Amino acid sequence: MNKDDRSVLMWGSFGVAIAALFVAIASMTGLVDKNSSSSSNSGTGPTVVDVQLSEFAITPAAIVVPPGAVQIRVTNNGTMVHNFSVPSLSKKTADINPGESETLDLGTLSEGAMDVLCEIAGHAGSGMVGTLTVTTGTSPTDTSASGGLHGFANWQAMDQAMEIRAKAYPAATSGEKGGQPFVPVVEADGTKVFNITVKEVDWEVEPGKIVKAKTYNGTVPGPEIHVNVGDKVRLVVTNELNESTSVHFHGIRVPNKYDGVDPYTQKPIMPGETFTYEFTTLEPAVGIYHSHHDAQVQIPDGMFGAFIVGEMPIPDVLKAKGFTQVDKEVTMTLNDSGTIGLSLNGKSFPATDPYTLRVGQVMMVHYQNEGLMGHPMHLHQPVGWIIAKDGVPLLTPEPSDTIWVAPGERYTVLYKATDVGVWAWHCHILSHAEGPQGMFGMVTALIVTP
Ligand SMILES: [Cu+2]
Repeated sequence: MNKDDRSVLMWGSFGVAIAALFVAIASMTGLVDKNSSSSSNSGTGPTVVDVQLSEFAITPAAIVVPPGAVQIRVTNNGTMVHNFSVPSLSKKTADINPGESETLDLGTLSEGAMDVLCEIAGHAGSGMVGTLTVTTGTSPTDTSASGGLHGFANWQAMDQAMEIRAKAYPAATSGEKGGQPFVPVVEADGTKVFNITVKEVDWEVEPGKIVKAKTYNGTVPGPEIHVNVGDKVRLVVTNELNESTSVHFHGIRVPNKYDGVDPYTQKPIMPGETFTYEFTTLEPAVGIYHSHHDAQVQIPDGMFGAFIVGEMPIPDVLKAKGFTQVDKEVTMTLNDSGTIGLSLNGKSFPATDPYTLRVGQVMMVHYQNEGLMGHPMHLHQPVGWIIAKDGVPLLTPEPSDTIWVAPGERYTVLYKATDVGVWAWHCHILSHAEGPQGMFGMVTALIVTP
């Protein structure tokens, strides 16, 4: 994303301030909660409150208990390691693995309010903060009766949390961007050589969410290959993983021996080995290069990249509608699983890239789905024209504002900007786009300027 995109949004990045603000808001709203985690207080025993950890929320965010002995039964319902800490009491659980629980004894508490958080680096900044309020005249929190408030004390607190998250977009993350143009080494005979190193890296999916990604040359997606029909292409793949791999060219016509399906067409590329794929591109394609070895893990964990051959033409029927040229051509790779999770081009909202167009400009989008589920991708405006399926031009372009992209599919769509504004662009399986803290995952925006 460039600086223009940011200034157009005028939203800015709140950075560390968000965490502090969040804590302050939670503090203000915590006192009134009577209906937000199942808890029990049998006679003189301790009050026991259930608290759930996930990416990236502590639920309930506002915990309320009466004075006396208090225990917090902490369960990690997420997919990453979390902990639960009450810094002012110097009490903290061990790091809790996904699916596991620990009961934290806080001792005997008197009236007051304190912050709680996950101390894993970056998690508090992503929203894993809350408050613990000790007060008389209130029932302990009870999430079984929390209605639609996800454990927030009231709707105002929920709105605040959602607004903070939404306004963090477009959030910066560390490291290189994925899907950048792959510049080949061109040999004397014109052969385009792509040197690919398969390696595991730390990948920041969204601020604070750093995962182990399996990558081509260190980014998710891998660098984007774009060659012409008739090009001689050589891909030299060196495997630096601690496991075997192979590379399949999805949607691209290649000789069988380079189809990447070990053990049939080649041996696996074992750790430390290099394998060379070499072929001449025979037909236009909107394809993908990706793993074909333990692919259900290696692909969602990051081993995919676009491989485009030739240029997709604008259909005459759309030229007649004013689609005279393509001003931008982008690939949007969908993913939902593995270490990366729900994401667009390897990033989750609010770290997804915004797209920009001026009124009248045309963008060509190649959707491709490298996840394990179908995703109906919806751009609020303008309506898209599907011009190709899996790289093959449709006989008649089809209009659609919600395009179902199944795993492995590619759709090429033209959008012509009509109205100024920030237009949301997201998967319409709503749980892929919104969580208890607001928008996340498969959400971005098209920003149209005059
Ligand atoms: Cu989805």
